[in-house]
Formats: sequence, structure tokens, C-alpha cells
Amino acid sequence: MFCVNHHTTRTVSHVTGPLSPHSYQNDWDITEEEEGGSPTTAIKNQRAVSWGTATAAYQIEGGWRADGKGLSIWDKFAHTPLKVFEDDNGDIACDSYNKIDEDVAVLKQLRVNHYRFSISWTRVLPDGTTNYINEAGFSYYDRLVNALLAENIQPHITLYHWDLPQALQNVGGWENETTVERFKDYADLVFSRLGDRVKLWITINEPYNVAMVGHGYGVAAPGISFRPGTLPYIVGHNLIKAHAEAWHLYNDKYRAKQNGMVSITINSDWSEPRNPYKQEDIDAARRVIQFYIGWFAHPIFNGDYSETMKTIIRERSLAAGLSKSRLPEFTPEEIKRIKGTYDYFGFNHYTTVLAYPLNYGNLQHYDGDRGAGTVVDRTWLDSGSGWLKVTPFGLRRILNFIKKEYGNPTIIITENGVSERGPIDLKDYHRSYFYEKYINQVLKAHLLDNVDVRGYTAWSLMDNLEWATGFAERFGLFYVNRSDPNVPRVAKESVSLYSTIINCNGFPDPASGPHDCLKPGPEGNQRCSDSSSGGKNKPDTMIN
Ligand code: PNW
Repeated sequence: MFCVNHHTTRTVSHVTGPLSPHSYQNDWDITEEEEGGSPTTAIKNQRAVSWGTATAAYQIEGGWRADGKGLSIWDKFAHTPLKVFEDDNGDIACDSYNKIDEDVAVLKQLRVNHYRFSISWTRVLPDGTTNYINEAGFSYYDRLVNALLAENIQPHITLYHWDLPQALQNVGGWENETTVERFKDYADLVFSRLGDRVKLWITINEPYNVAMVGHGYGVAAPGISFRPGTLPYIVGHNLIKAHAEAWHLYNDKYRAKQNGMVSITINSDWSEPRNPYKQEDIDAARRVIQFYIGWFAHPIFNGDYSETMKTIIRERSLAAGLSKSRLPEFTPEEIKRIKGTYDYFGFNHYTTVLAYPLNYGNLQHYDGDRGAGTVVDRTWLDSGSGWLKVTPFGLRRILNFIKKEYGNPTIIITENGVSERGPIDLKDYHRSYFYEKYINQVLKAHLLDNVDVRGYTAWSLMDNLEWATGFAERFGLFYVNRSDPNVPRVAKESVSLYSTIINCNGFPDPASGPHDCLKPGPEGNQRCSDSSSGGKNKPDTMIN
């Protein structure tokens, strides 16, 4: 059982200052009527949500040359001057490679049900191929998985969170279709080694970012930007194939014995028309969505690229005198093989944009194909990241979009969170506000709109290397003091908020209190208005 919060007081202090009363009135939240008129705070007989938090290998592990690890494209990119803010790199990061006990201790403190982390491909396969298996690297993940299970924390493993082996990049990386085979071999090895204990898998994290940020805009590894009209689409095409092959491999070879769930994690903003009364803006908002979440979700959940993407890219390519579309085509066999390669919808979400039509003329690239500009509403709260505005309503809306557009799949939110920058302040009120508001929208989607959300994962467990912005943008529930040689993890105040939400499995109704789950410490280990749970801190039904 969980509880939606209809009782929140709207007081928040924020990195950029408090909200004005005016913006409270226009906070884009959904009205009570839209909620279905229900004043319900708890609805019975729903499946439980698994609560978790996430990290990724390059962002936290360090140990970049330890025990035979090979080099990845992020090792190379971060060691190239001027690519990462202040030339930060992941050489040491949060030193998680040497801190299994410390990491598990803070996960325990949070009381999470699952922990999402990624495997560094080159730690287990230094040159990216199965020619040589680095047992020392495997030992790290083996010990981590065992330590998590000993604390009843379910491991949720990402196979690819952007750190491609440099040896594979040297032969073309994701542009080269042979990488699909290499990824499949890598996945096979990891399933065979850890799949007896690991039941939740993500093949690829955020293919959009790999394709666009790494190969279009070029501000993430491998940092390519000189063929923006074709390369991102080729890379995206191979990422989809790689995902599908890994899913089929699991399905054919491991599912019967291991009985886990495999999917991809797709990220997307929500998009609203800048002017909701203007058809062009409504159309632009739809294009933004189809070119973002739809680029990858459409082939995997519905079959093939959307008509929107196929038509627009073909027409713009031909109009520019090209002989065929810049968007590669799947063969009918490939469409069939890719469609349905999911056991759930892994979804990362942070923010919302307002869209309007923007004509790029003849320019042959993704932005031109999408034909939309985006702005934000000035009343939306800022964060430590320029692209991230605090827009909780968008999460409920995009969850409903996923339900409708992709056939009501089971959804696991694999990332959601907020950053700050500037001086360290453990009183991170903006983060508590963010989690309270966004999680409440998740629970509304789940309980009031019947969206099948089974998991929620906060990004991130701790402050870490935020890719090209280095350590300056901090998404952690825990602060990591990197100037102390012990690299300690220190709880920010939002830790207590999030662990209470986990303990109460949502927001208990103050009117029906007092609630034991709100009490700090072990005696408070009880769900909101759920006396039958007997103080257990685990969902009634785990994700699978
Ligand atoms: C995700 N954007 O990346 C990644 O999966 C994480 O590794 C990362 O640390 C986290 O979100 C926070 O950024 C994104 O510009 C990076 O829209 C940038 C964007 C979205 C996601």
C-alpha cells in the first residue's frame, strides 16, 4: 500500500531563492479534479513500488588502471584537455572500487530495496572482447552483488552506461555494426557470471545521450560532432540492435534458469506546447517527444521507427538532394526481431520543456529534422544543471504518455533526481522538495491513473563525476568529501526525507496518524496505515 500526498505545505527554500506566491499558483500541478476527484491518500491492493538509488561505473568507481582494467572512451575523453569542466576525470572519483562496505552501509542507511549500478566493460574485458577475461575485475562485481544481497538489497545492473572500451572505439565504436556482436558477447559473459544472483538488468543506459551527446553534439565521449546529420542515427540504429540481441540472448539462453527481467533504459524530457492554444506548438511538442523517447521506444515497444521520424527525415534528406533517408532502415525481419524486446520500460526522467516550431531551412541534422525550439517557463525552479528545471507535473504526464503510447508496459523509473552547484551545504532543501513533489506525481500516476510503475530510483546515491561538467554539479543524496583521503560519504538532509518515504512506502495521511513509519530508527520500520506489514521494510511484491 502507498499513499499519495495531498497535504504538502508549499514551502521551499532553493538554490536560487524562494518561489513567489504568484508562481505557487501557476506551478503547473494537476488540479484535484484532474486527479479524478479522489481525496484518497491510500489505495489498497496495488503492487508495491521497489525504491532504490543509482550510480554508474565511470562516475563513481575510480581505479581506472587497477588490477588490469582496460581503457574506455571516457578515460580517453576525460584525459583530453578542455573536454571536462576543470579537467576533472574519473581516475579516483568516489573510489567505490575500494569501498564496497562504505557504499553498502549508506544504501542500508537509506533503506533502499534495490541499487542500480553499472559494470565497467573494460574492467571485466580490458580490450572489449572475450579474448581475455579479467578475473580481478569480475571479483569486484561479485563481491558487490554478494554484499548487497546480504543486506537484502536487490542489485539492478546496467551493462552499458556509456564507457565503451577504447579498443572498440578504435575500430569505429557504435558506428561499426560489429560492436553489436561484441556487446552481445559481453552481455553473455556477465549474465553467465552474475545472473544466478542478479534478476534485474538494463542493457543500455540512455541511447539518446550516447547517440546525440556523444556522436552529434560531441560533448560526451567519444566526442564526435562532424557528421551530425547521419552519425547519431547510425549509432542509434546499432544501439537498438545491440539491445535487442542482448535481450534475445537472455531470453533464449538464461531466462528459463535465471528468471530475471531485462530491458533498456530510455531517457526523455516531457514536452508541452509553448502556447497550448496554438496548433503549431502542439505539433512541435509532439515532434519533440517522438524524436526523443520515441526514437528508441517506438522500435522496441511498437515496432520500427515512428512514421513521424521516418517521414520527416526522408523528406528532408531527399529535399537536400540525397538519394535516400539519413535515418537507416530496419528490414522487416529486424523490425520483428526488435519489437517486444523488453520485460519492463526502464525510464530516466528529469525535466520538461515548452516547444514551438523552428525552421532550420536545409540544415541536415537532428535539430533540423525535429524542427522545434524549446524554452522553459521562467517560474520553474532552477537546479545546479542548466538543462534541469523543477517540473514535477511533467513526470505524471509522461508516465501516462508511456502507458498510452507503448501498450501499458510495466515501468521502472531508473533515474530521477536533482543537482546543486557552489559551496557544499548539507541542508539540501531543494532536493527534499524535488523528491517529495516528483515522487508524489509518480504515486498519482500509479494509484490514480493506473500506470504500472513498479520501481523508483533516485539519481544519485552520492555526488559523482557528472560527465563533462565534472564534479561541479552534484546529484548525490550523500556528499562525497574528495579532499579527505578516506573519501567519506556524508548524508545530506534529503537522506532522511527519502528514507522516510521508503519506510512509509509513500506519504502517510496526517489525519489518520500517528504513523510509526515516520519515526526515525529501526522502531519506525512500519508502513503507513498498514499494520499488517509487521514492521517489514520490503515491498510486498518485488519488481519481478
Ligand atoms: C543521466 N540532459 O544523464 C545519466 O544517466 C547519468 O549518468 C547522469 O549523471 C544523470 O542523468 C544526471 O545528468 C543525463 O541534458 C545527462 O537532458 C544530461 C541530460 C539528461 C540525462
